[in-house]
Parts: sequence; structure tokens; C-alpha cells
Amino acid sequence: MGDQTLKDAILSHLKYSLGKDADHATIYDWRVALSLATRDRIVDPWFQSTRATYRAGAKRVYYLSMEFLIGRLLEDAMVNTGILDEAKAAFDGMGLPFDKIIHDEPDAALGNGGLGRLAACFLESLSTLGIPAYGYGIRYEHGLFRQRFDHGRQVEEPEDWLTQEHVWEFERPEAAFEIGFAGETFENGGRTVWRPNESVMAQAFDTPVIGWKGEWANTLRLWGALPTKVLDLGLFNRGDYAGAAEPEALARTISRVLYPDDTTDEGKALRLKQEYFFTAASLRDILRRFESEHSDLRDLPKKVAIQMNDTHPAIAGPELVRLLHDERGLPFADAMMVARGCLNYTNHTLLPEALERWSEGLMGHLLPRHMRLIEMINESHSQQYPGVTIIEHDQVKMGELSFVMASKVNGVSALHTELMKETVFKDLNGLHPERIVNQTNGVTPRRWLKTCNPGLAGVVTQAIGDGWVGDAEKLVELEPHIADSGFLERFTAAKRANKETLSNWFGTELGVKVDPSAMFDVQIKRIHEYKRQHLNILETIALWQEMRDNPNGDWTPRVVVFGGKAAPGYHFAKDIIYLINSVARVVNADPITSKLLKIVYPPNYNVTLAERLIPATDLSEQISTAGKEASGTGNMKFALNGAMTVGTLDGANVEIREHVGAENFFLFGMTAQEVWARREVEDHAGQAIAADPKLARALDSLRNGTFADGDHDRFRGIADNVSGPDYFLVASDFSDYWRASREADAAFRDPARWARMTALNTARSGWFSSDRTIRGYASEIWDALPPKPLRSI
Ligand code: 26V
Repeated sequence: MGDQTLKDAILSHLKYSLGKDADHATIYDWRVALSLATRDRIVDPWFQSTRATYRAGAKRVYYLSMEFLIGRLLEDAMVNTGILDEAKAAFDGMGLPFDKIIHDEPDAALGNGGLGRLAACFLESLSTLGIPAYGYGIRYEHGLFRQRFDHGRQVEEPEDWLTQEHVWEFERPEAAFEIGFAGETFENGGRTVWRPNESVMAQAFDTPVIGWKGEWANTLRLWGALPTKVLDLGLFNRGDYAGAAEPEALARTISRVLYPDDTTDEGKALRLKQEYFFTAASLRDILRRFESEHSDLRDLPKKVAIQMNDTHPAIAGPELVRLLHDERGLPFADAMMVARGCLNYTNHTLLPEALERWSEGLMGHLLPRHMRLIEMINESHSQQYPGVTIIEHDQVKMGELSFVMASKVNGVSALHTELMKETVFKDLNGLHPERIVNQTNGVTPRRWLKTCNPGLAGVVTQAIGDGWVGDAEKLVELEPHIADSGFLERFTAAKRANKETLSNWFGTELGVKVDPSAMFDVQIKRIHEYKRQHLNILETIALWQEMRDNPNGDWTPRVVVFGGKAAPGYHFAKDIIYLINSVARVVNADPITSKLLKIVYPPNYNVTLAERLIPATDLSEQISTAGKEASGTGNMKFALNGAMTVGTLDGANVEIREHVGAENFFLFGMTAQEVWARREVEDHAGQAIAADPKLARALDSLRNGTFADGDHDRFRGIADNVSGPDYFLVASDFSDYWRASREADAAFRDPARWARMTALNTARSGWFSSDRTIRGYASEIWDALPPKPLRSI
């Protein structure tokens, strides 16, 4: 390799790794060759990082997460290693379509949404900051399902990103652990022994994660499930070939597919198996690494910090106690102390239906020893601190288990952390008032500004230099430039160019013609009642009705964009999708409003689509019922890319508004406290509807068949819900949402004012960098430091 130019490296990989001749290479071949050449640039810093950690005897951070929503890796890796321009020049020089080559990469969707994407941003920031860290998760063969619309209804199709070779990973056949399930426990020589009667192999696959400026790389280690024996020879020899292959098929199911429901905990045995599978393999790997360097297990908390990303790896508590006590002979109390010294827990939701609980029956069957240890943990905790129990109604409450086994427990925004203390963890917080801390989420500015929005990033760099990429809080240096009309013009022109690109894409990919000078109003996230996409579409219907009444009025033309998937079994969310698509069909065909309003819902929202939509957004919709969205991270990406927010006082919106200034944020809606009070008001929805004729008319259109294409009852369910129980207060927040939206319209009609406000959003969003978040975890939770100062930051 050495001094080989990037172009030579690409050609060399094309020939020697792919066995292809440049004259016959496909886009795929070029993409793989470029990826391998890029990967080569990462391997040395990766080895150096490992060596530096080892030499310094540094503490390592282990981020255990059931989900890593990493998306595409190639462009980000080129940006961080600084070879993007050289690569582009090489392909331009060969007359090959660079963009098409980059877009050939499949989007690795090993996560559902916010929680998984946060884990991916954290890995990148850990590498950027040079903190020794491993991400541990599952190598799902099938990531989140692909979404397609059939006459407006969501259809799920399997996702198969691994059918093409995953060029970024290194398979580690030597790093494998046998993971057992079920069976029985017995006493032997004073120790408890668990003898499982079922087992699978967990095999490691490593992906290096390179930080900004390419100086440090950490490892994402994903576990794949393999059979302990490939064939049942007995059955094979008797001619039962299908039966003989069964153990392999069974074992592989464990890492086969990502659960697509992040809203209701179904308590499925396979999911518990997945959770134990990756947690147990990771802990064994962590202990193996520790024991190769140290001998006293009591030092474990000095060298190891384990972060449990939500409760999915909560079995780490009992498993670590088991490894230390049962397998290594540490007294139970000491094992508890050591385990707690290493473990920390992040909560990502307060929604009761999403809080994990496992039945004692299932837990006792699949993990008999762990069930007993959970009882012991529960007993020892309630002896010291009476009043809280981990086991209730024959169920293990994983949040409570995680809490008692953790040194620190954190929420993901200031509001969410306060609500944790007041609601779900009220009693535990009373017993351990120092344990809950806040770490407001963040996003990496490399992917979410520099890479996804090169036009705007260029304008920023031209004004203040590129120091902001490694230190996003430097974006405040833009503020003085906001008085400069030339700067504002360049800022606006960059956004306008993004909107033109997106308009063309809508035209060619979706057949929807939109006007790039309209306001681009975007809501992208999982479809859920609490996120209130139905509030958005009701307001859009009302707007359309008003526009039709008065087509020559002083309207601000809008393109309303939705993106997001519904959990396959979440029928109400699927009805919302169907409604949006049905409204889009009618509105987009209306000649009266054709210059004023369009609705676009591209299917299969994923990380790649987010990278396309966010840079072209004028107005970011963050409209959840206050108290329900733990943080949100899309909200941060939009603000960073110079979009205005229309939003409630929920999650990190509260802090975004504080940072960008109340005058640069369109606030509406009730506070969390007002929401609680409002629910007590009899017929709150009916009252709100009676007070707002626009809302009443919009709801009527759901009942009278305007969007139903002959089937009048199609959307009655949504209308009845909003008019009746309306748990998420769509009706009660509607009028104020309408008001805020019209204020946004008015602001947009004043281009100079809009430019100033949006540029201030970018300038003041640097605090929402995941680098800042990770610094917070490192100092307040992990006590971890970079072993060597990095030159670049
Ligand atoms: C929950 C469950 C429940 C059991 C079955 C499977 C499953 C899978 C995932 C989840 C996670 C839901 C929690 C979540 O994604 N929370 C989001 O976390 C983001 C990062 O902190 C935050 O910005 C969002 O507000 C929050 O909804």
C-alpha cells in the first residue's frame, strides 16, 4: 500500500480482490473496490488505537445495544479519513459516475429508529474523541423491513442487506463463545452450576469505526449466531437430511431478524434469547480481555464501563454476577458490587407499553439460574431499601432490574430525566437520589451536516473555517456573519440548491411535481400516535380546505413531506399512513390548489433518505404530545441544517428552543403538566372541536368520504379516536398548532427574516453534537479518558 495513490489502490482492489478488469467492472465492482481502498486507510489507525489503549492500560467503554442504525458507511468513512475529494477526482478522471457508485451501497438498518441511530452517532463520537470503546450488538441478517405502499397501504418486505458482501466487516472465527439456554442448575462443591440443554455459538464480526480526521478507530463487534454442531450426524446417517439440518436453522434464527416493533413489548421468547445471546457473548469477551491484562477481578470497575442502551441488555446484571460468583468464585455480595461498579443504564422511553417485562415462567425456563439470581438481587435490594420490587405480578420488570444493577441511570433530555424521577422511577429515585443523571442526546455533525449537506457545510466553512467539524460549538462563530447579507445569500442559496435537488428527485422517483420555492415542511420518524402524524395531516387537510375556499388568498405554498414506518402489528399507525397517502392522492390532483399545496410520502424512510430530506427542509415538525418523546434527535439534525422547528415543549425541543432562542422557534401546545390536567377534563376533545370549526370540518372530511375513494368508513376510526378518547390530545392542541403554522407561513414570506432565523438555528445548534454528549457520559458516568491526545481536536 504505502504511498500508493488512492486511484491505484482502487484499481488494484478491482483486479486482485474482485478479479475484475476495469473495462468490464460494474457499479457494484467499483463501489466494493473503493470501499476496500478506503477500509485500507482505516486499518492502521485502528491497530494503533488498540495498541495505545493497551499500552496506557486505559479504561474501555462498552456500549451494549440491541440496535445500531448505521446506514451507509462509505461516504462517511471517506469524509473522516479526508479522501473524499481525491476519490471523486479519481472517478471523474475515469469518466465514472461517483454519486451512483456511492449510492449503490445498501443502507445497514440494524435498528428501528432513534435509539439505534443514537448508538451509531455515539460510536462515531467515541472514535472522534479517541475514547477506547467497543459497540456490541447483533449481526442481524435482515434489518428493519422494507416499506412499500400498495394503494396507499403499508406493505412490509424482508430486508436483505447481507446478500451482498458486507465489505466493512472482518469475520473473527476465533472470537466465538458458546451461549446456553434452558436446562437445569445444581450445586457442586459449594458453587451453583448451570447446565443448559440447548446452545448456540456467538461469533464475532468486527467493523472499524473511524473518527473525524482518521486518527482513532474503535470497533463495532456484532455477534452472529451459528450452530454448535452443523449437522445432526445420527439423523443424517439415517437419511433424514432435513431433520439433520435443523439444529443449524434453529441456531441461526437467533440473529436472523431485527424485531420491528419499538412500541409494544410482546414478551416473545426469541427476543429474550436475542437479548441474552448478545449480552452474554459481550460479557464473556469483556472478561476475557480484562483477564488477559489483569488478575484482580475487583479492579474490573476501574478498567471497564458498560453502558446498557435501554433495558434490552438488562440481563447483563444477573449474567455478570453469575460469571463472577458462580464461575469465578467471588462472594455474592462482592460480585454484586463489582457488577454494579461496571454497569450503567440509559432509559429511552417512559411509554408504559414499551417498558420491558418478562414473565417469571419464560425467564425461569430459558434462564433458570438468572431467574434465581434476579430473586436474590431483589431480596438483597429490598432488605436494604424496602418498598420497591423488581418482580411484580409474576413478571420481571427490566427497568427496575437495570436501575438497581447500575451505578448511574440516565435520561436523554432534561425534561425526560425530570419525568423519570417523577414517574416511572419515582420510588427508586427516592431511595437512590444521586443515581439518575441527565445526558441530553446529540448527533454527529460529520454525517449530519458535513457529509449530508456539503453545500451548506461549504458556506459555513467559508465563513468560519472548518474547526466546527471537530468542535461543533464553534458554529456560534457564524453569528457575526449573520449581519452580512452576502453570507445570508450564500446560506439561502445552498438551501435552495438542496430543495431543487430534492424536487427533481420527487419528480423522477415519485412522479410528484413540486415547486422548490414553496416551504418544505417535513415530518420524518416512526409512525406513532404520540408523535402525532395525524395532527399534522389534519392541519394539512384544514389548510387545503381553507385554500380551496379562497385560492387567491395570501397563502404560503407548502410541500408537506412525511416519512416513516409503522410497526407491522400497529394498526392505528398503519391507518395513519393510509390516511396520509389518501389525502395526498386527492390534494395532489386538485387543480384549484395545485400551486399552493402538495403532499409527498416517499416509501421506505431510512438513514439514507433522512440524509436526502433534512438538508432540503425549511420547517421541521416536532409535534409530539408533551411528556411522551424522550428526546428526539431528528429535531437536532434539522436545526443544525438550518431548518426552523414547529414544535411542542417535549424532549430535547425544550433545550433546542433555549439554545436557538424562543424567537427562532415556532412553539405551540400544552406542557406536560397541562397535558395531565387536560386529560381529566370531561370531553376535552369534544370541547376543542366545538371551539374550532376548521378542526370540525377537517374531521368531517374523514367521515364523509372526501378521501375514501368510495369506502366511507375507511377513516372513521381515526376521526372517532380524535373526537372521543383522544389520549394524545390531538384535538386540544389543534388550534394552537394551526396558529404556529400560520406564523411560520408569515415568517417564510419575509425571506430576509427567514434567512436570519434559519442561519441562527445552525449557528446555535453546535451544542447538540454527540461529541458533547459523549464528553458528558465520559466524565459523569464512565470516568473514561482518551489515552493519547489527538492532534486534530
Ligand atoms: C423498545 C422496545 C420495546 C420492547 C420490544 C422491542 C423494542 C425495541 C426498541 C425499543 C426502544 C424504544 C425506545 C426508543 O427508541 N426511544 C427513542 O430514543 C431516542 C434516543 O434516545 C430518543 O431520541 C427518542 O425520543 C425515543 O423515542
